[in-house]
Amino acid sequence: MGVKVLGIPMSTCTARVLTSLLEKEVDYELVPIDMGKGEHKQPGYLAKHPFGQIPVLEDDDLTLFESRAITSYVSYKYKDQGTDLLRIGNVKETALVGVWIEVESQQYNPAILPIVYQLVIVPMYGQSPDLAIVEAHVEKFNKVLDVYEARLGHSKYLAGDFFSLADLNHFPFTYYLMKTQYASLINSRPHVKAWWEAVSSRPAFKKVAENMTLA
Ligand code: GSH
Repeated sequence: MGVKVLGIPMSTCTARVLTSLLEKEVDYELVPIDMGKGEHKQPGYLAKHPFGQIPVLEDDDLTLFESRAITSYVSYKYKDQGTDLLRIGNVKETALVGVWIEVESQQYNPAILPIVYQLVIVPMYGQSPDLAIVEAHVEKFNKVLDVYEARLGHSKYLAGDFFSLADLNHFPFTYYLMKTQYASLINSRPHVKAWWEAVSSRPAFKKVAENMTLA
């Protein structure tokens, strides 16, 4: 049966999952979900994802939702192929990967998401962004990025001098941020800028990004 991803290519969380599958050299089928028609809120889909969001991953009889849980699963299940994303076999490195996976989810994502949502997604629906929300989160994101700048002054990637799942999980929202005027938040910090250049030049990212086209 193989791996199926239910989602759409331009969705950040779908893109996160697809990137992990490409890094791990896992074949997959992308099954498009018609969100315009509310397919993600229909009973058949809700049976797979009770919160009615994308993406979902199906691997034989296993059904998963939450993109970060999915990328961890993919990295662990396919640990013997593709890029070593978890550093299994080195307890300290694995623990540091875990720390920075949490930092992305708990610090970076809550700060960057509203900026990208207001400046990239809201205009797609013909509406004007709420600039007060943007400003409040730029202030928050600046503080997060100061921590990243200090960290990345000590190691090339977040968990150490190796690319890992922690770096990968940052990709989709940062990719969209870089299309806005707030790309300067990344570009003005030399270590963060060098990190983003290394992360975004990976073939898996480039392939997924090709299809992250905004309507
Ligand atoms: N924490 C979830 C994950 O990482 O998978 C977030 C999923 C999410 O927000 N998906 C968006 C969605 O389905 C698309 S990127 N939005 C429609 C909705 O919430 O109704």
